[in-house]
Formats: sequence, structure tokens, C-alpha cells
Amino acid sequence: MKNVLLEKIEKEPLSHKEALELFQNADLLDLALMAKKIKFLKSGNKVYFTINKHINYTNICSSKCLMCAYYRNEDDKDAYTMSFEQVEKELSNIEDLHEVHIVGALNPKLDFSYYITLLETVKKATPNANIKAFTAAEIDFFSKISSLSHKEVLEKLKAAGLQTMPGGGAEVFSERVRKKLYPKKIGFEEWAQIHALAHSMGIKSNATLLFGHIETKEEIIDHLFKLRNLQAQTKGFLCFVPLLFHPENTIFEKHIQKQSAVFQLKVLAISRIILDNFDHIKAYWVMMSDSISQVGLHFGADDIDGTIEKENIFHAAGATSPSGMARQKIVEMVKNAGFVPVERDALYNELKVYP
Ligand code: V47
Repeated sequence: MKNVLLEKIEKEPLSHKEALELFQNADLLDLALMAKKIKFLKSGNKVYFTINKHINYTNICSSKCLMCAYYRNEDDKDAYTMSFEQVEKELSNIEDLHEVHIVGALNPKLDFSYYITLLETVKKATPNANIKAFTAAEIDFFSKISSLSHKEVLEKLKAAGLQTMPGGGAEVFSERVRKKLYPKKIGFEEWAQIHALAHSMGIKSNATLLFGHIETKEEIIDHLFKLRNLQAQTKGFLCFVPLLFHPENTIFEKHIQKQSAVFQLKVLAISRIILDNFDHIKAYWVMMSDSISQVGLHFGADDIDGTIEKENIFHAAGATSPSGMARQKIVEMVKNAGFVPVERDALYNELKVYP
């Protein structure tokens, strides 16, 4: 039987309570149909991807979030910080790079000047690629170590080459969860304030949700409504990326199992339904696996990220997907799912349609 709430969304936005009811009780395929309908109104039968490269410049972190498998202490033998020569080398020999995605950790030994030189190095090595760099948690950390305001930090980074920002550091906007898992990290107020500031300076950004750990369904819905309200104010978000928690190599590896494909697909669909003011929803293949993200395109996603080459954060936590994917393989993956692949730049300008 068709859920009356699914009929209602066609006419007006759902309330928080109604969205929760849908998330908890709607039939999976009803959710998929509605999410896919919204996706078609936004981007037709197109699915976007890009040619990108991840630079994870350091894994030494003072935040020590309990859900993170990537961070190291300074004296751990596998702790690292990339030199600028290493960064340059990593960026050589990649053809047609459209985006360099830079995220690291809150390394107390690095001076703010490191980040400026890092951006300048990347810009020089790949002048045509968009630099998508630093989560709001990193921006806040840079402000603390440099005694500059968030605005001054963003101005200096922008002048050095930063063009867009990734959506990380959001985790789940719940004080209950923050206190338990990432008490040293910024909460919703600061995260929202930094993204709003970036948007006001012409820096577009993404938003994420980390799900599948100790959060409740109510907290997921609350997170999505907070993002919807923020987007209504700033209109600066490009894309929403739900990130599946990977428990391996964290304190949760024996207690929490990776969420099922069904739950991942439900999160994608409910995100597409609630975030009606976001143009794009990403089925991040690294985190979901290529086959689940392919199905995710039928649950409202219209973006599949990119070639990546090479991802570290989810692989530290046990992701079994490859750490990069060839352009042709992504094209085939999207085509096999029944959609038209579109190669995009970081701002979703269409560079090549693969009919
Ligand atoms: O904020 C940490 C997450 C994020 C784990 O903007 C974990 O397009 C799963 O921001 N299991 C950083 N996730 C990654 C990020 C990102 C990734 C892809 C695309 C975009 C985008 C942004 O990684 C962190 C945190 O939420 N994370 N530990 C873990 N064990």
C-alpha cells in the first residue's frame, strides 16, 4: 500500500516527524521511487563523476576521534606528514585532473604556513584542477594555531588556491554523539558558521553525514533538517555525501557491524527526499562499494564521485573497494546502471557527456 506521506511530498515539504515516520516505516521500493523521481527532476538521467585525486597530507591528529582508524600519534611508526616534494610527485602523470581533494588531520606540529605552501604547491603542479581542501574542523584548527579568525584563515587559503571545501567533519550533528565519539571536534554551530562564511566568500562546499555507528534514526533526520535549513539560508552547498561508518581498526570493530546495503540505500533515498534544496546527492563508491553505489543511483543519487587515486581514510578503517578507479570503468558502471555518465568539474560544469 502506498504511503500517504510519499504522496504528500509531491505537494509540500515533510515535517521532521513525518520524515522520521517515512525513514522508519516506508517500504524500501516506495522510498526509491520517490527519491528517483526527485533525482530525475534535478538531473534527468545524468550521473556525474570527475577525475580527481586525494591528498591526505598527514595522519598525525590531536582530535583522536573514536570512530577514526586513520589518525596516528606523533611517535607511531606509521605516522607521516607529506613533504611538498611528495605532494608534487603524487600529482605528476595524472591526465585531465579536474579536482584535487585535500584532507588530513589536526597535526599540532604543523605551522599555518604549511597549509599555504601546500596549496601553492598543488596549484603550481595542477593549475587547471579545482582545489577542494580542508574540512571545517581543519579550518577551525588552523584558526586556533594561527590566532587568526575563521574569515582571515579562509581569505589566506583562498588567496593560496583553495576554491571549494569538502563536507567532512560534520559527522552527525548531535551533541550526545559528539560528546561520546569526537568531544574535541567542533559541533554543529561552528561547522555551520564556517560553511556559511565560506559560502559568503564565494567558496562552495559539500556536506556529509557519518552514519552507521551509535547515532539514532532521529539524529539522522535531525542532521538532514539542519542541513536543509542551512542551505535555505546560504545556497552554497553543491552536494550531500552520506558516509558509511567502517568499524575496522577502531574500538568498535568487535561491537558494531557495517550497516546493511538496505540501510545504506534507505539513507540515500531519505536524504534525496529531505534535501530537496540540494542539487546533488553522492553515492560514494569507495565507501559503499561499486555495486551498492550503482544501485544507489536508483535511490536518488546522481553523483558517484570520481577516479580518486588514492583514498586512505576509509581504507584505514577496512574499506575493501579499490583505492582508485579508471575513468572507463566508472563510465561503464554508470551505463550499466542505466544512466548517462557525465564527466564534470568540481562545480558541476559538464565537461563530457558519454551517451
Ligand atoms: O569527517 C572518519 C569520516 C570524513 C571513518 O566532500 C569515517 O565530496 C567511515 O570528508 N569510517 C572525511 N568514515 C572524508 C570526507 C569526504 C569523503 C568523500 C567525499 C567528500 C566530499 C568528503 O571521513 C570524516 C569522517 O566523517 N570518517 N572515520 C570511519 N572509520
